[in-house]
Amino acid sequence: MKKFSKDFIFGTATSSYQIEGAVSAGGRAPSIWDTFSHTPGKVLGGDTGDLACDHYNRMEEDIQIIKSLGVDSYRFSIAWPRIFPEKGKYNAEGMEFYRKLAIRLKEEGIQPFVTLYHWDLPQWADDLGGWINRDSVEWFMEFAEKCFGELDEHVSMWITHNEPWCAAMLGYHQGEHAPGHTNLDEALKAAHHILLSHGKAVQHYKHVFEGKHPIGITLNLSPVYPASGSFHDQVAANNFDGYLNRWFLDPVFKGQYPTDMINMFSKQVPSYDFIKEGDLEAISTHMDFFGINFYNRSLMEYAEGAEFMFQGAESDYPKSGMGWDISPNEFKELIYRLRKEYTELPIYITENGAAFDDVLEADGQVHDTNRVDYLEKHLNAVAELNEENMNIAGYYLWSLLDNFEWAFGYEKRFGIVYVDFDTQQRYVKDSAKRYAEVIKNRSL
Ligand code: GBH
Repeated sequence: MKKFSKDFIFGTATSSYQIEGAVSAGGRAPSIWDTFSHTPGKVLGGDTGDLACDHYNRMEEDIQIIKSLGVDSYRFSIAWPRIFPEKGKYNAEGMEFYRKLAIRLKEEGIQPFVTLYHWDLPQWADDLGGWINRDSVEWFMEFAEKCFGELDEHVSMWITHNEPWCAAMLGYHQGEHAPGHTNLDEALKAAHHILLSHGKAVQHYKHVFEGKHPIGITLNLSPVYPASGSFHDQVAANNFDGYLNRWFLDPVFKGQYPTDMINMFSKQVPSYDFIKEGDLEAISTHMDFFGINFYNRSLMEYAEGAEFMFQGAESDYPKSGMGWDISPNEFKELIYRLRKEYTELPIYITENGAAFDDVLEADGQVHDTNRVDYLEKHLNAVAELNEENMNIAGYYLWSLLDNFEWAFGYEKRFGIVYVDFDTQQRYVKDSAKRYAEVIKNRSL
């Protein structure tokens, strides 16, 4: 039997654009994801977040579901275009939604864990160049300061950014996410400005709020393995690790970008002038915790002629519904590496979970045994890590609800609660029941 300590935080997570809907309610303006999802061909099935889980209008019902799980904490994000629908124009009505959410959660004994940026940049900001424009740092600061000022008394922890790699690389290099650009130079600028806005927000928070609540960042990390022992496959794995993990870990924890990647990228990046004096110092400002979203390991092989000489390799691992390797052991190896090479900060697993092809039975049950199995394997890994004093302070299951899975629309279901997107009915899946049991017993 594996045990969790009394102070271990169990939670579940969502993000604003993926669940809220109500895209023009309460003075909200469009984000880049409204624009992107309404552009034909960008999202599977032409799905948009216009209605999503209608969480904006069903907050109380969803809080009751969260409560029924017995979680200690709930992680959600704030839609920036609700708070600043225009540049410099604060919308108090937008803030009230989150104030109410945080207050109601606390009343129910659930700690609100707030992410400032989970990819829904206001469209007005993109019209001015988005994250490529260095002024984005100032726009973000105005948003962050307002959120800190209005909500800090109700919030238990803050995350500045969720997965800068996705926002920058999927958004500006691979074109798979909003705003859909395909330019590495832009992506590295975007990544830099996102990281800089993180560092400056942490500095501001510590200065003004004197560290009242813990603040940190969440990175999506994947431990990378070569498909074979060949030198070439090892090069491929190293390059992918540099592109996905080190390009973000190194500046945040070491105050520098990895030299091998600087050189590799330089064919497409005419100048690194966008990195100004003092930036890396700000980016590496000391935080209170480190957030990790973990889904899968990556297996890479050498690909002649590919952009950075890597491509994903076939693996014989069991897969989730996204086709991602189910790899709890490699999750442990990732944590060992972080402890060895990067940080002693408390680590929160701010997301972990899996999509599967769920079936809603006639009696309203969803027997998602594959998700139960995924959950148990990863919780088991967390418990083992803590037996080895790896200091994992909490675990947030992604996701509370089936929701708008970005470029995959409503096709991929990550929820522990099933959502019928025609009726907006919620059905608690077996995985949610199992999670509630683990939380109640503090063991598995
Ligand atoms: C998270 O991102 C997001 O924070 C969340 O909003 C989203 O709903 C959730 O995960 C589920 O997708 O190259 O094929 O091996 C996920 C980040 C980055 C995880 C890419 C998988 C590698 C896929 N993802 N990563 S692959």
